[in-house]
Amino acid sequence: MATNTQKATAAGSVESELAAGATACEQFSEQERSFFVDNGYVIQRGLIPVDYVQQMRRITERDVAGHLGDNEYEADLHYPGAPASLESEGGRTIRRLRQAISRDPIFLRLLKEPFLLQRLCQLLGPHVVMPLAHHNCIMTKQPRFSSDTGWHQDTRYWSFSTGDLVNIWIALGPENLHNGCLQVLPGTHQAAASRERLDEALFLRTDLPENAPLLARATPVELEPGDVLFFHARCFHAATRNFSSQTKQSVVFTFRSIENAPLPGSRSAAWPELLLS
Ligand SMILES: O=C(O)CCC(=O)C(=O)O
Repeated sequence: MATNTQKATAAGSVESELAAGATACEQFSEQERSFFVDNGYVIQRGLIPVDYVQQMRRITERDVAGHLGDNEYEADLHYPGAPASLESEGGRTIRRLRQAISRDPIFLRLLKEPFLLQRLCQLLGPHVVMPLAHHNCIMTKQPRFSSDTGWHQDTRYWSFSTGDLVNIWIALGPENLHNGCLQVLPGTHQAAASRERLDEALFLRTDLPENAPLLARATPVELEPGDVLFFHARCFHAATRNFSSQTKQSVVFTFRSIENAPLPGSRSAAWPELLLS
């Protein structure tokens, strides 16, 4: 996360942007920014214009229908509820359209919009980098075959100098407890969970009494199309399968400050990255 010096620089750059014509709606308010700092997430309602949402939905529907591009299937995950194998019924249900950025120029155009980039600068400092190795996807949760994602920190399999990355989760449709919206454990971005509290796959163990107070904090993130959840990649989150009859679609990217480089030789360093600001 931004050091005090970086925050001062980011604040400085925010001020100069405001002077150069950026408007308050391109920024987090101070209250929103401190909510993120304390809780590890903040929701911005209706941030994405309808045209963008509609176009991203069309791309999602096209690529799901044609199984286009690099995809992850429900059966690849082996999560509770997922079909047992690619060959079993529903095995080739798409869970993630990977490499969203390469699917259409609209994604990069959207990420460069001041209403997103200015906010990321407020959280990460003036130079925001987007790793293409992680997230960079359209997540779909389909009605007939979907699965439960346990409580986890995204950073568990990522390798950067620090775990201070910020994710954005853009709802392309309604997200609620019925269709498997994300749930978060507020404040859990502040400390790394000790290894004994996690299972072999590094999900938070729900059977341990010492994890009960953390799990009691579970907060559903219900979203409408165009809403954006900004969340710290160390904030524990989870989601159930989709119990509705409609596919849920969300666009997800992660960002880091320029100082927080991927560790050489790691999976996080295996893909190019984009310098956005
Ligand atoms: O929609 C879900 O099941 C959660 C996905 C998720 O948390 C992740 O891929 O990191």
